[in-house]
Amino acid sequence: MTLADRMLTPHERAARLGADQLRQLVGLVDHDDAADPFPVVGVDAVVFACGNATQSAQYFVATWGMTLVAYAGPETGSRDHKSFVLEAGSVRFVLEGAVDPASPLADHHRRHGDGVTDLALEVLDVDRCVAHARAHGATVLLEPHDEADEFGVVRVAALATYGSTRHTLVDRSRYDGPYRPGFVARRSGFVSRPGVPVPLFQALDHAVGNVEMGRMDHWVRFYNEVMGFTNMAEFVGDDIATEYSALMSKVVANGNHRVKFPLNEPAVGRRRSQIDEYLQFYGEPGCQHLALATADILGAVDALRAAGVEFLDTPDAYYDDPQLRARIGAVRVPVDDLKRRGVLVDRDEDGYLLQIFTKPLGDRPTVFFELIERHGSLGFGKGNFRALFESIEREQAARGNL
Ligand code: TYF
Ligand code: FE
Repeated sequence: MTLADRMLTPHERAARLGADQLRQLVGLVDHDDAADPFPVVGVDAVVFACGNATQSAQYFVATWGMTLVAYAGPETGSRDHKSFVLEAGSVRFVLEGAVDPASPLADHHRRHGDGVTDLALEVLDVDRCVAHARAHGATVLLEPHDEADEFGVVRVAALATYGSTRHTLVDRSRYDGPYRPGFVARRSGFVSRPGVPVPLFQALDHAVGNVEMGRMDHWVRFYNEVMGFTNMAEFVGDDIATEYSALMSKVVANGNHRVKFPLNEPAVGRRRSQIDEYLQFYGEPGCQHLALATADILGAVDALRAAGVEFLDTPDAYYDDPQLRARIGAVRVPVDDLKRRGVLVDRDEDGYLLQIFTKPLGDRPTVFFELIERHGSLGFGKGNFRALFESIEREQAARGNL
């Protein structure tokens, strides 16, 4: 196995996602695992609690071009809830919904609506990571233990993070089943809509957490100390916050930047912060958006719009601004192709990126997705913050929450 291959999870190798493709998609940097106190291979799964996982699974397959690969539910011995495991490229979503009214998932859904319960991380050594985390003050929700079936052994543990969100730690190096013990392979059932590319996205670029005012630095330190993550250059400080965004933001990442977690807190601005709106409707800190990396953002947006997904609008003035035109220079398509779709562009010293944001995916103004196509840029679209936050505020106002 080459060094480049080692950066891929077995899952990514199976999805035939090359190291170079991944490097481009999510902006990887070189890193020495040997010196890392908490070596993370990548995000193992994003687990969602859903009001109706059966229908959400259909939605993510039909609309978002994901593939159903595994299932657990009453038919497989899981009396309390159903779980659908979906994949797209190297991304794995697990959608969970209550069957039994007494399931904790029913309560979770009542309190938070649809949301992310777990940003599970694939690690090389669960016990070593937990020992390091515990020594640095983390709450261990689940002690390291083996789970086994005929496909092998998975070693798992879980750490608490912001709100009720957790990081399950998974070592699946001795396992080759469809997901985890307790799940059965399941492929049939749902199909994608004609015209939806499969997969429509190939990797998870970042997962953003919203925390309470004044708590951002606490959670940045948590990731620094507990997981050995480092701070990335991009952040929203006081200056931008007071001017127009009403939020502060810092980004932490693991050694090779395979896992990137921006953390937002509300700031006192001209208007009520979008982060306060999230905290009110989610009920506590939680995951705000997932950025999905795609190699073809234009094709993805066209397919998603045709399937009824709504994106934040971008005023024509954004594209007609001569300063923006001069700054972004030439990108891979004419700017008119971006303008027609509302795709945003940002450029920095390393290259450029294309990005677009959906409206909230569920009933509550909480979780949404971003699509991102990177061409060298390792940033998060700082140059778009103003246009983006103004667009979010228009939605907030329409909901009566500004
Ligand atoms: O992840 C990011 O930093 C960008 C910008 O509430 C962003 O996607 C930041 C905060 C926010 C929405 C988007
Ligand atoms: Fe983002």
